Amino acid sequence: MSVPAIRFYDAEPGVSDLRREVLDGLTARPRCISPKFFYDERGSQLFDAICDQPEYYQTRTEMGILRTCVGELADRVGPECLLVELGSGASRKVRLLLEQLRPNGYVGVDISREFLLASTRKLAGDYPWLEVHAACVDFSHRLDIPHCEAFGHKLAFFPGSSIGNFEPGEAVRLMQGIADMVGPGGHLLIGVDLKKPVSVLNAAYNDAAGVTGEFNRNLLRRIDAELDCELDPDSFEHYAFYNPNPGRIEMHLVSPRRQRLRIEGREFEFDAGEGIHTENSYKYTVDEFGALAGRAGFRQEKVWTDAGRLFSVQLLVREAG
Ligand code: AVI
Repeated sequence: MSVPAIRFYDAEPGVSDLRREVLDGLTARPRCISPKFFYDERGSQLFDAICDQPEYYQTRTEMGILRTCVGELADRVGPECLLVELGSGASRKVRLLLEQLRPNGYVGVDISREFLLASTRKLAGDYPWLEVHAACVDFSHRLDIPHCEAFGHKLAFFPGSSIGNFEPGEAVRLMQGIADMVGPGGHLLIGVDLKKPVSVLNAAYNDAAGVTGEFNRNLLRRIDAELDCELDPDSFEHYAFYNPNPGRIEMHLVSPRRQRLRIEGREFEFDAGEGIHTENSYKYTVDEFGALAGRAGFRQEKVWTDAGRLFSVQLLVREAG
């Protein structure tokens, strides 16, 4: 069977980025490692499994909203756009849009190379009328996506509330990059998780099956596999909680005992109870997010939510000038 053709742009971050950021992050206080390193192949599979956990309401709620809003979205955006999906992962959500939106081209952008190639190839096979591109890019640094100029109207799609994994100032910078890419009058369709009772949030990041814990610990498994290390990933515990003042879920890996790690010839001492901050996941009200998007040059054109107001899908338009 022939493999469907996709156009591939490869700017995968190398192991030197991982080495530098891990050593810097473990030297800093508090210790931290960027959540973008969760997504090696196993991490991407674990994230997919998180999305199916009963406590993790985000994915099914967002997909429900997308199913109901796609007709109106297609009317507002019009056909023959270039659809650029950021953090495309398994490309599950974009499939809900393609038939009604009828874009000319699709660019899947993700940091996880093998996962990106597999999912964009599958998409190209399933939608033969669509010109499919894949760009392996760390878009947290720079939104460097080729092939965009050839297309007219652009719609960026950033689902899953991944915007919540950026500090608010970084989120504005990233959305400014998206605003530059889509140009005046261009659109951004973005999933944004909403503020809600703390018990619902805490359960979503502490699923009973322990998948989120394994996803968190997989960061250390990846470091252990890719760098020269003496460390035991199982000697760290998953800890996630909602911190109401910044309005975010925090994930940490905590060492329950005193221990020493060695990574690339450097030693790192952990006291009992000391941890590594691995992720923030900011939650917003609709108005808070509107203000953030406004700082990046976007206006909220339409906001869809589910009946329980757990999650929002927001169509933003880039203001002219
Ligand atoms: C990708 N991102 C939006 C997820 C979130 O909810 O912040 C990552 C995640 N971390 C733990 N569970 C899911």
